[in-house]
Amino acid sequence: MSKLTGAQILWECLVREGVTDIFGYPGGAILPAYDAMLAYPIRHILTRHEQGATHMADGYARATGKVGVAIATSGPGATNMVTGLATAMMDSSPIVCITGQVGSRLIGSDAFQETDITGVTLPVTKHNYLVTKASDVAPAVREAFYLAKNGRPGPVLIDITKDAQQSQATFDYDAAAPRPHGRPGPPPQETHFREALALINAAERPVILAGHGILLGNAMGEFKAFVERTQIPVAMTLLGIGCFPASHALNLGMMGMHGESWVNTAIQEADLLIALGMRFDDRVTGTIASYAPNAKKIHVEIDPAEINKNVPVDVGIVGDVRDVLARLTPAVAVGDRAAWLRKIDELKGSTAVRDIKNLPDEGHLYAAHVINDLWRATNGKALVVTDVGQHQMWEAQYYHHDVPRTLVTSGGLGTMGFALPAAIGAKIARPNAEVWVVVGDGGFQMTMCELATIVQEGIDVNIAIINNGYLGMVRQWQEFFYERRYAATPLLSPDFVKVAEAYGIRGINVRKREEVGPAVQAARKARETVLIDFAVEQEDTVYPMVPAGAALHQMIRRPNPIAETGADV
Ligand SMILES: Cc1ncc(C[n+]2csc(CCOP(=O)(O)OP(=O)(O)O)c2C)c(N)n1
Repeated sequence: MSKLTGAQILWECLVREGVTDIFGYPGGAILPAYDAMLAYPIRHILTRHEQGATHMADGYARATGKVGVAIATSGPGATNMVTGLATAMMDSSPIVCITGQVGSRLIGSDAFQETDITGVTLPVTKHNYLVTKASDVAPAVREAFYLAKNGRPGPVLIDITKDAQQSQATFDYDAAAPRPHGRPGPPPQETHFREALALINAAERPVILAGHGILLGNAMGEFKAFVERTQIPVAMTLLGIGCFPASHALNLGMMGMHGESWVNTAIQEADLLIALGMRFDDRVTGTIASYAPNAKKIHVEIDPAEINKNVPVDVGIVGDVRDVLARLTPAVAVGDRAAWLRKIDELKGSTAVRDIKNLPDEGHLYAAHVINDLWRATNGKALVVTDVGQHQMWEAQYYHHDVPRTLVTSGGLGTMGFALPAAIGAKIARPNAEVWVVVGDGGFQMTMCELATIVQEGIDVNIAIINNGYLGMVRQWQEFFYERRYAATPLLSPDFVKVAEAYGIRGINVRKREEVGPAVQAARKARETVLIDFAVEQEDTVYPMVPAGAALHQMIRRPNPIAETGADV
């Protein structure tokens, strides 16, 4: 058995886990690991901020389903990772973050750049480790990868002291295999399946709530088979988008705070909800007391803690959504929901938000137009990475994703600054994909330092800044709920085109509608990153909107004559 340093063992294990790319930023406490890295077939992407490294690892994971890896030094390097860990935790994204720690004898002495990062990150990681001996490196790394990707995926942090990286230990990869974890859960019970089947077969107005778990569990095929056999219409969560083609006749669209009105109304009028790999987040339920009052509820979830957490259900099935669907589909009756589908069609009427003709079109440049044009230009096939805010909701409404894993966005934590670095990670993971960043002028300024990473690493992602001169989503809340008192939301920005040019990136200004198409085409043709600054309407609003604390069907609708014919203003 060979003796290796802890640093070498780290890379030996990462390479065996199939890691080829790692996002990071060096510093004293992690230098032994960086020095050892040079001998291994690993591409290191030097970021400009450790937060960027974590979002890149996260984008990498979301674009592929593989574990993304980030690395940083102790103290400020590690604390800069906290937002990325929390983002990955809330959206169940499998990443492994490695941090250096001060020497084990210095722990607790307030040594230079010492932070108790396992303490800090305990609530925002699925699991974390403080490794103080070289012999503990391999078991920690192997178990971290196992935990990150198995069960409900999530982020794991491994903090390794400097002396553990420098000292030697026997490297025995096989002996470091993770032990079977926890108690194997009870297999989903026969009675639960029977109850679920009875509810589905009897339902006249069922709706499926399709969540991120379908993508995480690679259950797209099983899901489509289930939907087509039962003929049950599908409402998607934001993170579920892409798990079922937007163009499919049974796809209603997005539910929740900025979901289509008929989707929310259908949920409220349903007699059965079948929730698959979703967690009844408050943004999708509105107030729980009035949520789907007449519906029985079936919840299929890999994480038992989610069942009955927010919404009490009639049947909870704990299990991998793919296995559960594979078992349900052959047993369920072939459905005929024509009457219900007709009813939903009537609800839709002529007010569909996603129907671009329902937008005001007096020649002004609206964000929704930009996104709809981008959808057309890319044939709906681009991998779009959005930031957080109004543009994120418009993207979800107007870019119709037919392909799984083509929308990467921070849902649970809603992390501004996510998009640019996550897109870099997604592009590294899928070099042949056409990647677009759709980002607000606020969020872009949070992580735009990563433009330098793009240039240094020769990365080709296109950037669409939806520039409305405001922290738009917050301004929208102020417009509706604070009588338009715009406290701290008007936003000064630099000339983004000049910023791009300062980094050596081509920038294009778009001020008019007719300039959108040519700019998008120019960006698509270029074999390198192009940044487009779209100066859109400043006080535009995302409709519909369920105010926080309201029932799901109590939506604020676009105040125009067409939309006001909707039943549920
Ligand atoms: C890190 C972080 N800070 C604050 C917020 C609160 N927040 C949510 S949306 C938003 C405004 C985003 O503005 P911008 O990036 O310009 O996008 P827009 O809404 O205008 O499309 C803010 C401040 C957040 N989500 N994340």
